[in-house]
Amino acid sequence: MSYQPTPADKFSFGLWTVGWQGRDPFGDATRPALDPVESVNRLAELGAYGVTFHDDDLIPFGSTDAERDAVVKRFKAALDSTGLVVPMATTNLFTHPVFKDGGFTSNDREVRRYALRKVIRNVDLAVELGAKTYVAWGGREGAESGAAKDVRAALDRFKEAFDLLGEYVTDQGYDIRFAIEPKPNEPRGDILLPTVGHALAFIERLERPELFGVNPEVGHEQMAGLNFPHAIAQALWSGKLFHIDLNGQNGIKYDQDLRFGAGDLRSAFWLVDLLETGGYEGPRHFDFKPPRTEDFDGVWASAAGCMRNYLILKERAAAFRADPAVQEALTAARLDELATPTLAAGETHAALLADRSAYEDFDVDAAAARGLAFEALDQLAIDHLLGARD
Ligand SMILES: [Mn+2]
Repeated sequence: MSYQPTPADKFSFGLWTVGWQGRDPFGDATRPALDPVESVNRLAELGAYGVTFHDDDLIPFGSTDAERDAVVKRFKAALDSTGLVVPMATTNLFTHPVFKDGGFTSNDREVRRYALRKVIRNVDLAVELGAKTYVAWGGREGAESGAAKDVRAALDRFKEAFDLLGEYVTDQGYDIRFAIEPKPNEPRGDILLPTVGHALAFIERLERPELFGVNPEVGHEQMAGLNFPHAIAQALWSGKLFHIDLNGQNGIKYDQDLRFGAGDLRSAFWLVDLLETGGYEGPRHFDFKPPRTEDFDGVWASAAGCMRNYLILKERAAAFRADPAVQEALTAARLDELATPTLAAGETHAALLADRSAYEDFDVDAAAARGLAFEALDQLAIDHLLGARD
């Protein structure tokens, strides 16, 4: 297998990923700015199908309307000539100092109103470019200290903002949905809606929950020590996996944004297995940062590596599922039994209470003595992942 990506694989990249100049809290940029049109051309050559952007990635903050129009026109021409699509767009509510206390939940009401206007302006552009998903990452929505942020009031303001956006896209007749991106911390000490679970619970409190889902990022859940495939499984189970950010992370530390496949490789294997079998139809979107050690050759090698690793893992996961020994091991591990409802069809709690085999006559010691055979199953997964199964 060549592992050569094609647009059918639905790989997409943010302009801010390959365009990251390597500026971090301790060091200056190590690479010059990258023209978005150059990114579009190179990503298309590599086999990607889509490109995504924050408003400010494409249109420099503070541009005049005439400058904005010229940038958009040139970007559209690049999309047309390469066939790349824009499946998603998002707003930068974190770089400019005005957002130092957040956008939708800043204590400063004028900043909140400005943030809403900035988002709506870019939602209009996203729809014009054909995007079906609008991501909302509230990186600065949070706090470093206690009394400075009334979290319940901030959640009211968060809800108010999303309710307004839901009403706006409905009134405009736009075919676009929002995907909230959780992150536990960085750049704020603590960020609101820190995990997929928090975001899923929050969405149910919105006025139009059907317009809102999640955009989980591998490294963000792993920064909180959580199991990313489990988070994705719950998002799928909830019908809320609207988009996904793929990258790599090594455990609980700063947001590493490594290329997909770097970091926790076993987790990446289970993630691809789940995405490929769990009914997710959306883009496989990479949100990574080519390390600042790299020149542009390294940037493109890193982007190509994201897609190559996904395709390798896809092949390995499919081989795992197709292996007759794995099928036997899954049965031995009682996966079919987990898929069987605990109650019989139509069985009531009265019937359960009347079933002596469920309690009075149940042989607890015999059940406790039964092994679950998970280790043999997991070893088969490792053999497949490492190419050691022949
Ligand atoms: Mn990240």
